[in-house]
Amino acid sequence: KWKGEGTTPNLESIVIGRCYEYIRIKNCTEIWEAFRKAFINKDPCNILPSDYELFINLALHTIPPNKSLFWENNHLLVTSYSDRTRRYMPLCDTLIGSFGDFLNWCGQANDTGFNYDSCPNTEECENNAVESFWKIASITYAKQSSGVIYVMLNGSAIGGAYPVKGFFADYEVPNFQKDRISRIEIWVMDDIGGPDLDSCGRGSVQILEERLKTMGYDITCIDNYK
Ligand code: NMN
Repeated sequence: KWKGEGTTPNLESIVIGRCYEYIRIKNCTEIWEAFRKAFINKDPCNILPSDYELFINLALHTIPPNKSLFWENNHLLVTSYSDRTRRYMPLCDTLIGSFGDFLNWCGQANDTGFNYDSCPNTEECENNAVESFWKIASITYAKQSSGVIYVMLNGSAIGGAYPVKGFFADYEVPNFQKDRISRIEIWVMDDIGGPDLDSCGRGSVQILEERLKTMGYDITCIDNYK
C-alpha cells in the first residue's frame, strides 16, 4: 500500500465530462484512452513525462497571447480569478490541465485497472503518474505561452512566495520562449488577514525577479494587485 491517495472514484466519467464541456470538436474518448495508456498496466513508480506524449498531442490547442497565468501557492484564487478562460487561461483551464486538476490517479504492474486504494506520493517515487503528468503539462504550457506573461504568487506563503523548487521554477521558467514573450508581470498577493511575508523586490520574489532579468526579460512586479 502506497502513502498517497488512490485514484479519484469515477475518474473516467469526470474527465470525459470535463473534456466535452471544454471542447466539442475533439474525440474525448480517444484522448482519454491516450491518457490512460500512459500509466495503466505499468509499475506506478516508472511513469515518465514522455509516456503522456500521445495524450498531449491529441489534447493540445492554442493558448491566446496575454492569457497565460502562472502561479505558486494560489491554486484556488487562480481558479476563481481566471473564470474558466474568460479572463485568463492558466494551465488548469486548458484541455490538458482539465484532465488532472484536483484529481488523482495511478495503475499497477500486470493489472489493467486503476488503483483506487492508494498511489505513490512524490517522496515514495518522483516518477509517479501524477507528477510526470504535471511535468509534461507544465513544460508544454510554458512553451506555448506568448505575449505578456502573468505570474501570481502568494506573499503569505510559509517558505516564500517563489519556491526555488516547484513546477513553476523547474519546468515552466526554463521553457519560456523568449522571442515570443513581450514582458512578464508578477503579482504578489497576500492572503486576506494573512501575514505580509514576501513582496516585490524582497525575499524570494527578488530571487525570481533577478532570475528573469538575467534571462533578459522585461519585468514588472505589483504588490496586492487588485
Ligand atoms: O504549485 P505547484 O504545484 O508547484 O505548481 C504550480 C505551477 O505549475 C503553475 O504555474 C501551473 O502552471 C503548474 N501546475 C499546475 C497544476 C494544476 O493546475 N493543478 C498542477 C501542477 C503544476
